[in-house]
Amino acid sequence: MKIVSALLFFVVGCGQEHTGDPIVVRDAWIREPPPRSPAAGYLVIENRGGESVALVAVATEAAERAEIHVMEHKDDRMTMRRVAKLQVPAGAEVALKPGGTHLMLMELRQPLRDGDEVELVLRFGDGTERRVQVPVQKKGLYESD
Ligand SMILES: [Cu+2]
Repeated sequence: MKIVSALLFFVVGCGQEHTGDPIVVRDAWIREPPPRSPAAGYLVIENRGGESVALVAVATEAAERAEIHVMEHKDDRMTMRRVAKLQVPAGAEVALKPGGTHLMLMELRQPLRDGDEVELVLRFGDGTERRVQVPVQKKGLYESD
């Protein structure tokens, strides 16, 4: 019996080790901005875990600060509004994409051009961080990929 329980323990422990990162960030890109303008960034956050997580901060060497913006209908026009966090429910994914929620890199430290790569550090409500290398791409205003 001792061997069996040892085996069980091994299998369970092994399974937990291989579960992987419950937060997956993918398909990230930054639109090449017009001169002297902030740059918009897009990505998909996938939450494979059993608990809701929130993106609470974004940092990058490329800009003075990075904000989370949502689009809002106001007086018949779409405007951007900064939000403090972005919730990703358990088992769901949230896509930041053109025309919707996006990241905004404010006060760029140098011009961003097509082909450049920017590192973004995404901080989540559970205190963990994910680093993503994000390509800068030149695309039309409503082109999404
Ligand atoms: Cu914005």
